[in-house]
Amino acid sequence: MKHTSSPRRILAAGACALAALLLAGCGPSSESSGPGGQGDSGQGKVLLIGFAQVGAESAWRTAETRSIMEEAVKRGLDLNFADAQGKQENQIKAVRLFIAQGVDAIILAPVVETGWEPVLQEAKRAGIPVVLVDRGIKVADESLFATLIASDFVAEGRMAAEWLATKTGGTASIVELQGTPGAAPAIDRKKGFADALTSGMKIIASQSGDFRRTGGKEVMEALLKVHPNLTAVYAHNDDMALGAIQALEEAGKKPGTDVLVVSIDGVKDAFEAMVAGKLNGTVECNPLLGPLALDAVLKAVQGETLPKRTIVPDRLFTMDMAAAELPNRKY
Ligand code: GYE
Repeated sequence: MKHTSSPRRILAAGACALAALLLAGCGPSSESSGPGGQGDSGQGKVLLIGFAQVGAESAWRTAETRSIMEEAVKRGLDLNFADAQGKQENQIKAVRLFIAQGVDAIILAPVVETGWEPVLQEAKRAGIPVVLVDRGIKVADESLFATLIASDFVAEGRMAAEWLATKTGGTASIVELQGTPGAAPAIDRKKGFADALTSGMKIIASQSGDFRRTGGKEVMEALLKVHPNLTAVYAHNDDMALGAIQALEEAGKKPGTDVLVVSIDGVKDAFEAMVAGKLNGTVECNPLLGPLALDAVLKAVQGETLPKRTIVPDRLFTMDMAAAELPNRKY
């Protein structure tokens, strides 16, 4: 976990360059923007938010980080940022640090679903609301978090499988590249995809590439040796799909033609791969959660009761749609 202090809005590390960019001439001065300013607690104090992020493992993740940082600066909030480098123990340490710092609210993108009760009970005892973004958690007591703002990952997996079934006429030998073990999107995207398979669609291998491009490439290279006759790849995110595409090409295959490739996220590089004919489809999973997350934070700090879940709608983009859509992409 990396933390640093900086004199202004964003106290960040791991995303220093990003934070510096955001700070350069961004937003109002560090004083409250006067009574009633959005970042103002109402008593003239600038709200301080702690943001415990998973890491920087994918283009999607860095887009999410940027969205939340930009929104905090825009609203005149102070934000302490912690990059957990993919480790839950680092996220838990970050949340404990935020509690010690007396933040007004915490934004948490939980790396995995379980193991959160103790630290969230500490936040609750400290009277600090926790807004979950992007990934859910499994807790018996849902009062431990104010709300979850996320996509429906099961639906995303189902959309990918339904498209593949239509494209292949319901017959495929599929290699699945899973996300981070224990993470809600990995668990749910696997479930959603499996639930929608037809009898002729077989998952012949399934392994984690940890949502990383390097992970997707390495796993694809290894599985190609065992399953050279695969006909499709389903990746839980675009970064792993792009790594797998590289491995397929290096093995002399034509991704997008010989081997169909479908993934999830909808990052710009995925649209470019579709325009190049190498990726067949991606289910958009919007990472630009800053506005929704900060709306929820401000309501939670005011003591408002929030809906437990806000589901962000998703849609599938296919190769034939990519060229027209590419100029519109925001991440
Ligand atoms: O699909 C992936 C990121 O939690 C939905 O995590 C997110 C996932 C996303 O690393 O690119």
